[in-house]
Amino acid sequence: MNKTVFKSLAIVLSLGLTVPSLAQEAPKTKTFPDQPEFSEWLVDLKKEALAQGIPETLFDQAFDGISLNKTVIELDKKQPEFTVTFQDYIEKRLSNTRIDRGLAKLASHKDRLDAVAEKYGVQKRFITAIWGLETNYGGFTGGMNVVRSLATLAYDPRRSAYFRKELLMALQILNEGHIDLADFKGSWAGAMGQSQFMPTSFKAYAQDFDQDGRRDIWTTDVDALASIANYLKRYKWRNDMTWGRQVTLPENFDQYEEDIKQKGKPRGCRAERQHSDWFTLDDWQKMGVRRLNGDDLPAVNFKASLIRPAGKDGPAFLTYSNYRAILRYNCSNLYALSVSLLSDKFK
Ligand SMILES: [Ca+2]
Repeated sequence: MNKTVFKSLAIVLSLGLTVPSLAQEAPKTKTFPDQPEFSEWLVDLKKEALAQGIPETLFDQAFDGISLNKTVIELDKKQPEFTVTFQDYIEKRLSNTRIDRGLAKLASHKDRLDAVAEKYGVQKRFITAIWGLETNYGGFTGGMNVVRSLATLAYDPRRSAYFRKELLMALQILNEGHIDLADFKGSWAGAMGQSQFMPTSFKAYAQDFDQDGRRDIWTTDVDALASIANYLKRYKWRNDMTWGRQVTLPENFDQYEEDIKQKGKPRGCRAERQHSDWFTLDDWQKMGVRRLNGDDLPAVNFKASLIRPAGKDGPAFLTYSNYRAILRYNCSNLYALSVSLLSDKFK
């Protein structure tokens, strides 16, 4: 107790008033005042984890010395900045360094990528592009303790149900022995390994391609690559199809805008709703849409939706159903177009 508090207490006592509760006087140090103390919260979590079959020793090891991570909360609360233009964003994502490194990985991992591409039916340039954008080809997987990050976000009341489920799944992953506790690292939001899977995505999609009994997306490259490919495959990837392409619109394209709007809009995540509805390539061809070099659109029976991420005066892209699988990975057109355009650099 410091001297000031002592002094104020002394005054209160001398006036003959009831001593105020020290709890009221103590500065509020809790990050979330309505939550129980983190230690109490952990007791409750432990009960739930043990009921789900997590051994007590594993739980205690995983939470040994774990405290709330204030950095995680700060990063989570930080508003994303939207000041960057579409062109700047894409140029930054498709730096020469990233392209060169991807080409080098396509060469060094040729056998593994060929095997994965064949098994899952996903072209290796797309697997490589996602790998490159998620973690710089496994070079940066985030060095944060997954249990601590997820525990912090699960304790934070804003989306606690979602993160509690992810946290309990993370404990299952540890319990299944896919990765050692010391290597159980990820991003501040709990996305793990070279493919940046949340624990529930890991459970649903991660692969043990080298068949050593561990689905190791952290340190076994081929498991991470197979996991990315499997994710796309599960969202109906077709390897006879690319993602779409950048296109030119005719000068009189305005006359079709109303018809396009009338048809409706694709449902789905926010990024999907920014697209036009689906039309066949034949329909787009009739509206005067062409490839960037002026050639006709491909004569294939694909449906495509139009997206202009920088508005009407910016670049236009026709996207196929494969593009939707990329959006499942991360529902952002900037992300999906970065993956798509990077994959084109690997052709
Ligand atoms: Ca494995």
